[in-house]
Amino acid sequence: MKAGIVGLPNVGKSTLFNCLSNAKAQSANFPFCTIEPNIGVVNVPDPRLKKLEELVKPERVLPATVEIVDIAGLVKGASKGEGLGNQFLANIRETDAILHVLRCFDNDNIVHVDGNINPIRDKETIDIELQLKDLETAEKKLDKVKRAAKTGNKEAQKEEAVLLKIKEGLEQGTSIRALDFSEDDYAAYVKPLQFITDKPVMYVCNVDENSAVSGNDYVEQVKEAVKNENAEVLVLAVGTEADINELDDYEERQMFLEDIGLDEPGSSKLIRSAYKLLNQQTYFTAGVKEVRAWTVDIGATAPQAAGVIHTDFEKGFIRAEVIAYDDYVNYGSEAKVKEAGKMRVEGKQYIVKDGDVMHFLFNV
Ligand SMILES: Nc1nc2c(ncn2[C@@H]2O[C@H](COP(=O)(O)OP(=O)(O)OP(=O)(O)O)[C@@H](O)[C@H]2O)c(=O)[nH]1
Ligand SMILES: [Mg+2]
Repeated sequence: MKAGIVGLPNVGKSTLFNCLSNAKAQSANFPFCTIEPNIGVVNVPDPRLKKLEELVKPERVLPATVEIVDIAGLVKGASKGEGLGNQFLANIRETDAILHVLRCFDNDNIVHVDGNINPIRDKETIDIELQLKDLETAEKKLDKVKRAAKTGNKEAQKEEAVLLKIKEGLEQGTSIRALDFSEDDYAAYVKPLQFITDKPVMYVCNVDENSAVSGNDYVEQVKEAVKNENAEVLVLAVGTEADINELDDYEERQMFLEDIGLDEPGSSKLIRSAYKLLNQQTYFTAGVKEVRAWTVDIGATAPQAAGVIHTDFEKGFIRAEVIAYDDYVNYGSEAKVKEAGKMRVEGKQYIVKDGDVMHFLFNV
């Protein structure tokens, strides 16, 4: 599962990527600096790991990770191939969620491809290109389905109706994620086409240093514009945070963050939000050798969670011993949790909860 950073050229996507990952992408003040997508595996900051480490004192601690992709900037006409648009759109299609970066800072030295700062217009420019690409996908499919529908094929007729609804929506500027489908229709006709505007989205407002805490007028405009989208809007002083991240010393970084009014990097919040946007959650294993955060889909069963560690664990799953994170911390150790009767034994049907500390029993 990976989240792609999307936006106009020169809005700070690569700077954000660098800020999030250790791999340094090329970032520079000219449009189209990025061409090949950069992929980074980013640790998911989780204070619960620190707490478990204090209690268990393991040899090592491994955080959960999430993949972030820095994609090249899109411009008007991208869906028609402008500015290598087709290649970039293909890169976006391969991701599972979109982090849409909007430039919300003034700075005459940083070129804006459309001349002035206007995040609402920028968002529309990008949305339109993504919608046009999806329209192309929908129309191609519609052409194929139409013939079968005409011959009276019931299945094809249902699919045709769904595709027409998508086509009309897109033509009116509505992204597919905002359209309603029945669960069955969605699974059969929408999901397989991997539409770009069906991917979950989050907006990242790139602001100046002074707006890192409470945003600015541009951010307010963005919030107003997306209020019906049910999408998160995150405020981040990308350039400033990137500078702070360059510092090696933790104390020093913390000091600069406090200077701009933050107690933790906005980028940490962004990573956690991206993780959620990808429908991911964390369970822990806690032993003296290793305390580790593992990633599972929200809604995963205990055997599926075991399968993240090893496929044999899933195949041979017998049961799981589960301690809620809060119980683990309140009682202070696995032994004390057991004593208090707070350790649960769960079977194959168990739906994993975020923060579960799990131990699997299995046959091989
Ligand atoms: N002042 C200021 N400058 C920024 C900020 N974020 C990025 N920049 C500058 O803007 C320029 C472009 O940033 P990039 O991160 O390369 O932009 P991009 O969106 O990846 O651009 P493309 O790869 O061309 O699509 C660089 O000179 C950055 O230093 C910011 O928050 N504030
Ligand atoms: Mg870039």
